[in-house]
Amino acid sequence: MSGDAASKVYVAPGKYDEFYNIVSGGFNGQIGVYGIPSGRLLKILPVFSVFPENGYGYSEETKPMLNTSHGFVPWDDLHHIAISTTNGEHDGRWVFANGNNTPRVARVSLKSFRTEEILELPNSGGNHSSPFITENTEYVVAGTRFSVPMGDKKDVPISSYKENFKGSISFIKVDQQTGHMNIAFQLRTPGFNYDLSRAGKGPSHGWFFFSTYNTEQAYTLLEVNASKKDKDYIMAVNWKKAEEYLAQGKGKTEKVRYAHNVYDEKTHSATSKIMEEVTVLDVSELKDIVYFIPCPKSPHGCDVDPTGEYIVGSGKLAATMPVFSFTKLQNAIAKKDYEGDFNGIPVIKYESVLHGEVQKPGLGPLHTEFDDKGNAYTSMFLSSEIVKWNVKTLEVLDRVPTYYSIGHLSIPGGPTKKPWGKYVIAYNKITKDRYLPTGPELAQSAQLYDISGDKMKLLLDFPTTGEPHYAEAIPANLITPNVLKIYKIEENQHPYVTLGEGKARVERKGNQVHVYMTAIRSHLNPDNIEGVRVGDEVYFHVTNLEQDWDVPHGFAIKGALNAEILIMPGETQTLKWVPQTTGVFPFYCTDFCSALHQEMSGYIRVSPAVSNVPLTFGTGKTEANDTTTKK
Ligand code: RUQ
Ligand code: CUA
Repeated sequence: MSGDAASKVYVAPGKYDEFYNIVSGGFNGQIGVYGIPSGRLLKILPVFSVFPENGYGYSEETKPMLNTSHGFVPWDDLHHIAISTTNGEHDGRWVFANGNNTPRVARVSLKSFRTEEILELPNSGGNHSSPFITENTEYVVAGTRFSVPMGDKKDVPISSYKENFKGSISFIKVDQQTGHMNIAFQLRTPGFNYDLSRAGKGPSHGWFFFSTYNTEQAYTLLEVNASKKDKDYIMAVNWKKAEEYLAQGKGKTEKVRYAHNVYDEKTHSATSKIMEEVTVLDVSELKDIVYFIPCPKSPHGCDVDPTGEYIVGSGKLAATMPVFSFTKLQNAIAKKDYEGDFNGIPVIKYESVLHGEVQKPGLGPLHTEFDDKGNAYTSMFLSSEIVKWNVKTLEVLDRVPTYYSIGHLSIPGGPTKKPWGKYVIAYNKITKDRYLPTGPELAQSAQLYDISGDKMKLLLDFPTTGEPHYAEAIPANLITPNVLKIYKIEENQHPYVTLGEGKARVERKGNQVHVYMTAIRSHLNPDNIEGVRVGDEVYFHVTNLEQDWDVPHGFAIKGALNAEILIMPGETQTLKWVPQTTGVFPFYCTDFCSALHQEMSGYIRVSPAVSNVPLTFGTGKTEANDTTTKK
């Protein structure tokens, strides 16, 4: 690390980074947005977890986003992100992400940097090989990690794995205008584990490739029992064929339950709907959708190069790395060059699909990304390094250590047809001594390398939150021109919006009290409320009337069990508060919005359940001029 490296990552005060790095948060269920090359953390975007920084999952409007068929799930595990593409190139519209534990796929807007939609996936036992997108974001695809019993025969002995457990791959259609997602169909696949995936592109557009493991179909002590065979499979899926069967009505409708949650930017509110049907295509019955390619020892990453011709399988426990050829795959299928079948699905001969093997690549290959010069970069978990090799010649060109135990890696545009091969970023699983120690729980560690020359050069360490899995980096200029600055107040269609201070009011409906409150520098309206009783449910619907960029207001009231909300300019958000005792309770703005921010506060009086204190409210009324509260 030299002065040269420091100047390459130095972004002068007030200057912008060249790339956005959109990084999964792993077990925190969120997405981190970093600037590259500085490594500065810009924002955490809540997706599958509640987030106290902006009230996601706490406000009444956003709670439905985390609804599932199991009820409200406040915390999930997010591994992979996928930035939308058009013609196989980043278009900067949306980021998709997976909920790994309770199977869901989310769509985040790269205009508002907000989670706009979450779709639960039925028939999934853990959504790891997800989300992966087709060239034009026609589909977001999600494979189950675990096979489980499905349909009406769910209560079965675990030991009946071979007979009753099935895999499932969801094809989620994306509306090109709105981004809205719907499950078009699911493939019912053989019972083993599905790990990761990539769509074909260019010549292989129309195909999908999945890595699988535990083709031994073990159901206990997988550590040993799922590593017995020397090859598992890459599952090649001809999804255009699946579409044909679907159009011919060959799909079966199954009764299921899953939540579909959508955030509406105009009402500033999410709704959650329970869906009850899904269409399933069984690939053991419907021919020519699926083929298996043998791949050494428990492959993890399964990555397609920018030309769409080469498919890299990364066997975690294998000594070599196979690269398969799409052309050879097509020829082998045409010639029926099979070595047998699995559950009636053809298994193609390894040699007939193989482009070649990378010899001695390193230990524990996990994931591969590509540059714009025909090179691949593979993360090696066990030997803690990134290995650069040539996709055509399979020759190893360079290797650099990572600190430590790298998982995923990312090159700007690396999974697309058009990589900007300037940097590779390592996301490491182990941090140890890289930063000032912070007790047993350490920051996670990422590393930035310059890959513009022949040799990779370490430029920077930067800490990350959660445990990053996959990440993508995208040129900032594909996003910044479209970034949303405010919500237009005249477009606010929230049912409890307050369009102007003159409309601020309090209404009682039985034991519900609705406060139509406004916030503008530097007061809340109303700021004095009386006539609320113990046992009431009080809803503070706070509309931020500001129309300037970067003037949020917050709202907090003593004793609120769901804490606070933060309201963007032009937006309405609701905090529910159920007072337990009588008294006068202060509330205030939580975001330092002006020199008089500390003055932006008010009081609400709570009387006994049987009280007849009349409901009154106002701002700026004093005893001298106030007639409304006088008896
Ligand atoms: S995985 S470290 Cu959950 Cu993406 Cu490979
Ligand atoms: Cu509004 Cu502080």
